Amino acid sequence: MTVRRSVVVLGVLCSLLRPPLLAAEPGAPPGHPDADQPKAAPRCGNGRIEPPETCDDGNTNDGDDCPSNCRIEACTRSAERFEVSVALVRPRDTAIAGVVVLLDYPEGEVMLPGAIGERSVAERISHVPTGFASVPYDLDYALKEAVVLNRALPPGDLFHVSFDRCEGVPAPRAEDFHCRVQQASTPAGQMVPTDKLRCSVRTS
Ligand SMILES: [Ca+2]
Ligand SMILES: [Ca+2]
Repeated sequence: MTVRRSVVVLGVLCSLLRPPLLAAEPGAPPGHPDADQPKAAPRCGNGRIEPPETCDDGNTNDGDDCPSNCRIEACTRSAERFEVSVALVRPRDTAIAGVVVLLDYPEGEVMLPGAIGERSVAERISHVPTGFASVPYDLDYALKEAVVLNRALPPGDLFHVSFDRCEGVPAPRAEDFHCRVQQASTPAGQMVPTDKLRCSVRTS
């Protein structure tokens, strides 16, 4: 694959990291006729933040600004770290050169300093295969990570994440993390159906 094509593939994969910008639907202002109506039960996905929600981006999808349950749990950061390893599980006959995974983490138990693609997030990613580009994007409840080059990924771990543990809560378990392959491509730049792929999580 040419350098130009690998740059295009990286651009496509990285564009998937950015969640769509959605305008929140404003609530009824004081004095508005709707303001005097009996309050409806909170509904996640209606674009209004209603307790116990902490966010509402107008949908019930994960992988964007607000998780599917409209709650991002609070965390008081401790000095203790928590290490997670992510591996790609794929058929033996399929070479993968670029992949985007969504690692949903228990944000009331662990956190990453900073957000989106800040350096403080990038510094927590390690063990990416030699030479491969690593493009992390933290959503404060899940981490999107793109790992890409123009040759096949070697077997073994895709990346490690070093989280901070939250104060006063037990350490999470591996099953508290949920990893999903969102996009993958071959060394020739062809997209691979993600139902052929999955990612696994180990904790230590
Ligand atoms: Ca709502
Ligand atoms: Ca959402």
